Amino acid sequence: MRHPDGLPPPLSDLDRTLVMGILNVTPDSFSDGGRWSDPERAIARGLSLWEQGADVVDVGGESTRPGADRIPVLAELDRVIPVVVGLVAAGVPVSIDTMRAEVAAACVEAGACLVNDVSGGAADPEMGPCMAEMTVPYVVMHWRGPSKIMSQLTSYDDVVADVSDELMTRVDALAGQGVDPGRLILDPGLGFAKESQHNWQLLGRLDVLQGLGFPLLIGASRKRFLGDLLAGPAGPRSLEGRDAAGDAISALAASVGVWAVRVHEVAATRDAVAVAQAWGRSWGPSLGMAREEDR
Ligand code: PMM
Repeated sequence: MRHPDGLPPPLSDLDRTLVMGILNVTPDSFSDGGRWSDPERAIARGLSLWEQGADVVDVGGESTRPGADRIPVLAELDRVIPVVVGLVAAGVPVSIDTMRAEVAAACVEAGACLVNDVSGGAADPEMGPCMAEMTVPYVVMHWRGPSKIMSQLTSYDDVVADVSDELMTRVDALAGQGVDPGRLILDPGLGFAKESQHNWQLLGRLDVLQGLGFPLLIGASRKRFLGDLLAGPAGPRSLEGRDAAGDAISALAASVGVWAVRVHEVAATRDAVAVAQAWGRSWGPSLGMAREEDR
């Protein structure tokens, strides 16, 4: 497994797909909004994700659900800092899910070991210069605009080629601002300015995204395209009812060597990753894998 530069041990010693547990400290995220908005409960939830096997807990203070409004920076800081501090004090590896340089810098100062930016540096002109000063890995997600308007930004000629090109444009811009490309992780941003079929097309061509030469993070957990896939007569499948489909995606993503998966339910995801690892150690031509001795 190729890890991004700047990833601390013991994470950098792992030879498998990492599991990033989601902790949204927001009143309104689509998947878990309101459940962990009190810092004590949020810290307890983060510890529980870690005990279940999360390699890193991703703390986010601003909802990115379709149509969401931005919140003031102070409100975001108030939400995330106590939780980052509490989890770091307990020894939990923490990543900070933010589009703001000020929040990223404060959380890294508080001990976060990774910055996860759904805008890939496009939402805040200070993010590139800020990341150039840091040594932690940085997730650059494919993003076309704020959540408020992203459902109007879903026009692609060829979604795999377009997302690849747009991600590389961000990589070049960040490198131009002094960010070390060795620290970057790319993410196609499933569900962000994408309709269901776009997410499936991207998942079907992870080889193309991996060909860009960066570790890849995939966040499919509980997203609407899974609800659409599993829809019944009553409509899209409920959020919790999407977890088994998410586990299947985690197994398939791990089998092709994706660096990390970002999920709500950690224990089952760790099992899915273990299955993919065991499968990959034997002959698996149906998944396009080579035997270890043939690699
Ligand atoms: N999705 C959400 C939030 N942050 N970060 C990355 N890198 N990739 C994602 O796909 C992603 C993200 C929205 O989902 P949530 O509300 O369940 O956190």
